[in-house]
Amino acid sequence: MSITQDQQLTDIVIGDLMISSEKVAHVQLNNPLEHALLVLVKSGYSAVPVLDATYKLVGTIGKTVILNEILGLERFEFEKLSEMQVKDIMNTEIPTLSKDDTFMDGLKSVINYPFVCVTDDEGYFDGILTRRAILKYMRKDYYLSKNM
Ligand code: 2BA
Repeated sequence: MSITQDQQLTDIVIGDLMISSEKVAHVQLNNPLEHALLVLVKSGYSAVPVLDATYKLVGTIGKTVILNEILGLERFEFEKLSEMQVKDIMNTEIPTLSKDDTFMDGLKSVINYPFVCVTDDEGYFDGILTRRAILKYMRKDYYLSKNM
C-alpha cells in the first residue's frame, strides 16, 4: 500500500489498496480439485482466484463448492477430487475492478463479496481488493478527519 496521510478518501484508487498478484494464493483452470482444496486448506482462505495458463483471471473457487461437489448421497466421493478439475465447478460470474477505479467503486463491490479481483484492460490478473482493506482504510480516514 502506498497511501500518504494527506490523501483524501476520494483520491484513493484501487491500486493503492489492493493486495498485489504475487502475494495472492491462486489456482489454475486445469488443476485437479484435490490441488485446489489443498491450496484452500493450507492458505486458510475460503475462496481464491482462478487463473489461466497466461495469468488471465477466469473465475474464483471456494471450499464450499468443492465439498458440495464431492458430497454423494451417503458419503464423500473422494475419487472426484482427482477426476474433476477447477474449471468444471469454478464460479465465472464474478465482478472485477481495475487499478484506476475509485475507493467508492471498491466499497460498493465488497458489500456483496469478501474480495474482488483486480484486472488490467486485457484481463490479466493484477491482484485482489479485500473487504478488510476497505474497512481498515475507512477506519483510518475516520480518525484522521476527527483530528483535523
Ligand atoms: P476468507 O478466507 O473467508 O477470510 C475472511 C477474513 O478472515 C479475511 O478477510 C481476513 O480478515 C481473515 N483471514 C482469513 N484467512 C486469513 C489468513 N490466512 N491470514 C490473515 N487473515 C485471514 P479479508 O482480508 O477481507 O479477505 C477477504 C477474502 O479475500 C478472504 O476470505 C479470501 O477469500 C480472500 N483473500 C484474502 N487475502 C488473500 C490472499 N493473500 N490470497 C488469496 N485470497 C485472499
